[in-house]
Amino acid sequence: MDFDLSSEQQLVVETARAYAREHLLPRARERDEKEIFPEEELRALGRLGLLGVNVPESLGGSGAGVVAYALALSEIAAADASVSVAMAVTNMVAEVICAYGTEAQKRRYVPQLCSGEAVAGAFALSEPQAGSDAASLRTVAERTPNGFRLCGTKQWITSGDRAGVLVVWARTGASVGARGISAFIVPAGTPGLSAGRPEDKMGLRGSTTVPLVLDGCEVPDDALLGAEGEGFRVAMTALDGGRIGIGAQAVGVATAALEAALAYARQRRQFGRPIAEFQAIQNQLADAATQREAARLLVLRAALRKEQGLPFSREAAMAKLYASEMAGRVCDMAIQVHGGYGYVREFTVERLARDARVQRIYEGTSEVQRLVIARSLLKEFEDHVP
Ligand code: COS
Repeated sequence: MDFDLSSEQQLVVETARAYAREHLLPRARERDEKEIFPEEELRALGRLGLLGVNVPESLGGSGAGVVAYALALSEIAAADASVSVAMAVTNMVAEVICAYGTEAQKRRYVPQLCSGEAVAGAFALSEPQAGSDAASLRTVAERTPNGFRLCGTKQWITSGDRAGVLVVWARTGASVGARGISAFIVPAGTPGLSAGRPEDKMGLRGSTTVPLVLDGCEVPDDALLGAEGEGFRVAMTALDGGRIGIGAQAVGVATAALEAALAYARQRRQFGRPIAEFQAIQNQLADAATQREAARLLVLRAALRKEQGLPFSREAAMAKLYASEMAGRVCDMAIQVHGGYGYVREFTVERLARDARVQRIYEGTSEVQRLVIARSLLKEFEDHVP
């Protein structure tokens, strides 16, 4: 694996780091406390080219690839994970339209996602009864003379009430399970589409997570994204890429927690010296740094494979699984190093720990990642055994 970043990749990462430190970090706590959606910040990310990092320049993206995307997302997440989740989903929606859209769909929707004009993208797959078992979704898309009428309810939709462009999955065929699911591009404001009350979440309180109601929401024929009945595959390939994003987000949050713990350990004195001089503290810092580095490498490997056009589903699942579990451990360590101060809102590690928790749940739970990895291992074994 080549670790030398090109000047273009470096520019993207440095741009993200500078914006994160100068503009996101100072108000991250306020956004968390007051549940302020980062609309202006997302528009700024768009202007900086960070909402379509892996999207071709011809469609308004930065064309800088998946490695640059993952590194940039980690930088944003280290400052404010709430902003990074909206950034991740917007990049994912722009990419899925690039991958499966017609020329007209790409030209209509991708530039407004990349520029920030659409504020955010939303990915509406999950439903109240269809989470890990995504193929059991019940939203239906009935044929009309000019298109489709969507009816159903979506759940846990990041930025669902703020996004200018949504991709919505619904059943177009009679068959059950993964077959007969199709994807649709639904612009915000389409009659029949409405968002419910935002969830009162434990973390990521600066991002919104809402249910969506599709009540006879009519879309034209050309809203169909990809072939009819192929929607499940569209969702799964998008989620493979999305998992690299969440892995990168976890690395960013863990990096912030580790840095906070290092700073605190150097400054906090007990028994007549800084607690950083005690091996009990050093061991925790060393383990956290090692695991953070391992996660970073897994994320970069998955990103590089995607960038090179190689299969990366298993690698993305491994990266997301390991990085999200690692972030939980590292945030917990950072609280422990802070002692009682780590348990109060005044110190950043409290927010980081809350923000990290959902990384083991969304974009596929840890249990789903293990299922994806194990199925891939077993298939490979089967293919190689005569
Ligand atoms: N890439 C391309 N195609 C894929 C794929 C992938 N990563 N994963 C599955 N598919 C295809 C399969 O090849 C299969 O197609 P065929 O029937 O043509 O062979 C079809 O999709 C069904 O696959 P499978 O049988 O594996 O589906 P399952 O119902 O068993 O579901 C899991 C698989 C559990 C992995 C899937 O439902 C999942 O990812 N769930 C979590 C959903 C999630 O992450 N939600 C978060 C949403 S965003 S908050």
